[in-house]
Amino acid sequence: MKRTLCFAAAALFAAGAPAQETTLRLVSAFPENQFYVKRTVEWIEKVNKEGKGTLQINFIGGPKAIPTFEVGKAVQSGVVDIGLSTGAFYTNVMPEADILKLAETSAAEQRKNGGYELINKIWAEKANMRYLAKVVDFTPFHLYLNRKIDKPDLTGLKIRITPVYREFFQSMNAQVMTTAPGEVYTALERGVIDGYGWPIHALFDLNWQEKTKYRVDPGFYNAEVGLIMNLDKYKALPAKARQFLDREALAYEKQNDFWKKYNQEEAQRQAKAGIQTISFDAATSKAYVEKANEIGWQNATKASPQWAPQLKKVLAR
Ligand code: 173
Repeated sequence: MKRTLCFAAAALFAAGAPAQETTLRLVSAFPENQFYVKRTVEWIEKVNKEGKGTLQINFIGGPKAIPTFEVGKAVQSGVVDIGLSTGAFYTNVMPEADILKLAETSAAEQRKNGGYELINKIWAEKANMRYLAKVVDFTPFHLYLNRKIDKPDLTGLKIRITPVYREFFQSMNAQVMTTAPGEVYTALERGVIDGYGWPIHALFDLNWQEKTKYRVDPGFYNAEVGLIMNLDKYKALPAKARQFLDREALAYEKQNDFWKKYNQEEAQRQAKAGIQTISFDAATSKAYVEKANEIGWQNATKASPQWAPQLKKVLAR
């Protein structure tokens, strides 16, 4: 009897602690048919395969489960564990979130220059969040239009925005309207808007090419899409599961070079679909991008006098 017990104890010890598998719920602020979500679902499949006995992720769905601009709050409060979102979608939790669009350094560089730690310090303090990884990088935003312009003047035009574009487009006299991605197609179809801000890619995911005549070049800012997690849940993970999640999130982030080639292909695909480019002369183009940046940082500093200057040190070049 004694020997059997001893044996059982030894076997337990050898196998480590009893299996303790954690399952996390993930929701996407982007529509389910968007490419970001497909990539994330593939990542989840890999995590679930490698994480058996340690960590599993359950994909709950997109904005039909939780509306785009509510995902941040759901992560903050722990209604869901992880969100796939962008800072512009959760400025209702923390205005700092939208500052990430101003990054000129890459996520890889931010891992090295203290940016990742700073972001996590701020996200923890202000939003009860852990910023797991940035999964879109090297991606400019553009202004897309259905009416031709010959200079950066949007007087009389109604443009769909998120906080990413608000002050910049307003500075060109646009009339702006905040809309979640899932509602832009209908707005275009009904002629409610004359254009919209959006990255260089992922237009086709939502069929917007059908309703888009022009893309204005150059692009500006740098689209940020990240995995954010409820901080209490993150801290409560068994160490093994937390390390596994950190590793898997980093592996996802490390795929970001993918976007460089993809974005070139997407620009070609837009041309083939008949989307014409509107370009300005060199001086006007330069001023356009500079103005975007200037307004971006001005607004960032106004929204967060405490953190914007520190973020600038790790995000700007
Ligand atoms: O335009 C948007 O909806 C937006 O803000 C965004 C941000 C990052 C990636 C894609 C879209």
